[in-house]
Parts: sequence; structure tokens; C-alpha cells
Amino acid sequence: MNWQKSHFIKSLTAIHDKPQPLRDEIAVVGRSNVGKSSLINALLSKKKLAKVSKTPGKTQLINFYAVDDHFYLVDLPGYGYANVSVKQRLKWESIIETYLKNNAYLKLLLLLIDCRHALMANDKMMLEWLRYYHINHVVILTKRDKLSYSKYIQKENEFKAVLENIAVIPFSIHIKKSHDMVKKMIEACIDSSH
Ligand SMILES: Nc1nc2c(ncn2[C@@H]2O[C@H](COP(=O)(O)OP(=O)(O)OP(=O)(O)O)[C@@H](O)[C@H]2O)c(=O)[nH]1
Ligand SMILES: [Mg+2]
Repeated sequence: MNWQKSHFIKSLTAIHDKPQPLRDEIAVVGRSNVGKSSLINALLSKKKLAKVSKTPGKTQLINFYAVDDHFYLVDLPGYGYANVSVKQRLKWESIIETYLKNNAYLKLLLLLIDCRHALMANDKMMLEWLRYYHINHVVILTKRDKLSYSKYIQKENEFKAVLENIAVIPFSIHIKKSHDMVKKMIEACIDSSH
């Protein structure tokens, strides 16, 4: 897979508006500011393909990136930022649930959680949906570089205890080895026949 051969395709406002041809999808989801756009840029070795921001809530649409004309990386809108109205929250829930429902193209979902934090209510709701809709998923602990080794291991063990049999993987935009690990995992989930 040539990960360098990637480009932004489109932002969706409605889910029936998916880019053509339909291809396998790998989705990235998580609370706002957790590092979704940064992870996409790191995997694709592009600095500014996905907008990274210090202001949470930057990515409000479903963004599709094509990788090697083979599959799509899908950046889903973040959740959990402050001052969100009930109307906005319901809109987010509807966008995400509609995306997850009956999506045969979705081969793997990466649920991102900041390794310094704990599961929040929205993460738990995501995990419920993923179980309910039988979506293959892993948890990625982001910003690994922000913790010392021993502190990180302690946090990872706490997450593993709660998440039971879900795979938990460390990631940092600054640690190249972690990019390769996530790429390998994605490649293993993509149907190589088309
Ligand atoms: N130190 C460190 N900072 C990171 C890492 N990943 C992301 N960041 C920083 O975290 C902030 C948020 O990153 P984004 O990639 O924009 O987060 P996002 O999840 O896409 O946020 P929304 O689009 O608002 O939902 C930025 O300031 C990034 O530079 C990491 O691995 N290490
Ligand atoms: Mg983003």
C-alpha cells in the first residue's frame, strides 16, 4: 500500500452523498481535540491534509481521504467539547449513528482516547454503538509522548481493565513506529482484491 499516494476527496453533509466508487472505509472517531486529524496526517505523511487545530470542534463534517486509490480514511466529527447545545449534540449523534448503521464498507473503526484521560460518557456510548452494530474496532491511546513510560503503562493497564477484550494501541504523532503499527493493522482489515 502506498500511503503517500493520498488525497482529500470530500466533506459529507449527508451520508447518502458518499464518494464514488464506493470502497472500503477505515473511520477515525473520538472526543474533540484527541488527535484524529493529526493521526490522519501522520499516517498519510502530510502536514496539513486534515485540519489540526487548538480550537476543539474544528472537524464538524465527515471528511473522506482516499489512500492509494484503494480505500478511504474517514475523519468523523469530534464530540464532547464544551458549550455544545442539545440540538448540536443530537445532530452529532444522528450523523455518527447513521454513518455506522448498515455500513458494509466500514472495515475498522479507530476509537481515539487521550492516554492521559479516562473513558468519558461519549466514548462509552460509542463503544455501545460499535458492539450493537458489530463494527470491528480498536482503541488508540493518543499523545503517548505526553506521558513517561511508567505513567503510560499504568494508564494503559487502567484502560485495558475497563475495555476487557478490545485491543488497545499507543500512538503519537512523534513516534514513527506507532504510525507503522496502525498502518499494518489497517492493511490487515482491507480487502486487497479490489
Ligand atoms: N504532543 C502531541 N500532541 C498531539 C498529538 N496528536 C495531536 N496533538 C495536538 O492536539 C491538538 C488537537 O489535534 P487535532 O488533530 O486537531 O484533534 P482532532 O481530534 O482532530 O480535533 P477536532 O477536529 O476538533 O475534533 C493539536 O494541537 C495537535 O497538535 C500527539 O501525538 N502528541
Ligand atoms: Mg479534526
